[in-house]
Amino acid sequence: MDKIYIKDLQVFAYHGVHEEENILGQRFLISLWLSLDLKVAGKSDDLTKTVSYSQVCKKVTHLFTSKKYKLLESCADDITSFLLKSYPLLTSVKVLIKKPWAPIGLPLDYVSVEFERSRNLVFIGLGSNLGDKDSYLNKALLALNTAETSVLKVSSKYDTKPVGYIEQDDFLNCVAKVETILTPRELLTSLMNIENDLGRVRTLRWGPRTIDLDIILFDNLILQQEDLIIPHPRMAERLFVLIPLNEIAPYALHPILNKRIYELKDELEKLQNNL
Ligand code: ROI
Repeated sequence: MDKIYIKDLQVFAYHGVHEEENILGQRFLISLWLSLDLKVAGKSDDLTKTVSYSQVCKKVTHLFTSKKYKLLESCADDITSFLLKSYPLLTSVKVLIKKPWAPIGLPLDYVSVEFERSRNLVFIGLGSNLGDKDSYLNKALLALNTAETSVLKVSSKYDTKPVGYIEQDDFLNCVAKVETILTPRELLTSLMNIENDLGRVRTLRWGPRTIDLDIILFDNLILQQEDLIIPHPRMAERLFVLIPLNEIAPYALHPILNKRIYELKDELEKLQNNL
């Protein structure tokens, strides 16, 4: 991917955990790697087809000096989010903040923090089987649109029989394709907040719920953490996921099974029809 590179932009600011840093201030050096396709700008010689590095330098300087941070991590987090939100042409950004004069009383070249973030393509499964199911799905889809996340496409809504614990009302399911600058864990937290806001009460594990939001695929990421597994570990066994997902992304690839969604759906339908 093409890049615009800004090296060691000098900014005087008052960030730091130590009080003297907040009073005296010091110089910071900010480097930015901005990834975007520069082919069109290169051919057309048109500034609107790229990102203006002088504007980026001014805006980042302003952002960096408009608030006092304790941690370089918080500065870097704010700068990466700001750049991805403000410049739709950027596919990813890397931010390196150096603090060459950190007052730690030991000789060093500099301390620094580096953040790299990109826009991620994610599929989210939505399900509801309590109350006004259609309205819960619509409210959740609205709530998914934030400064960090936007809904690009939504499948049709499907009435489905409960899978797992079957002594409960039918579900209404759909799948949304979203773009987000959040990390998987940040996205999980944001989905849980939406579930809580829409009145979800966690009683039975597989029991009735006003709204259930699951990360199905997150780019081609494979992740195993205690409370966050991507791709969704049961997606290949669930037609209520595969049918809506196949409607909007039949050629998306399951990064572990190495199969397309339409293949997983066809295989599961055949299996279930033979039972
Ligand atoms: N069954 C259907 N049909 N749809 C769901 O969204 C759904 N969600 C669940 C369980 C209870 C496993 N079954 C479901 O979590």
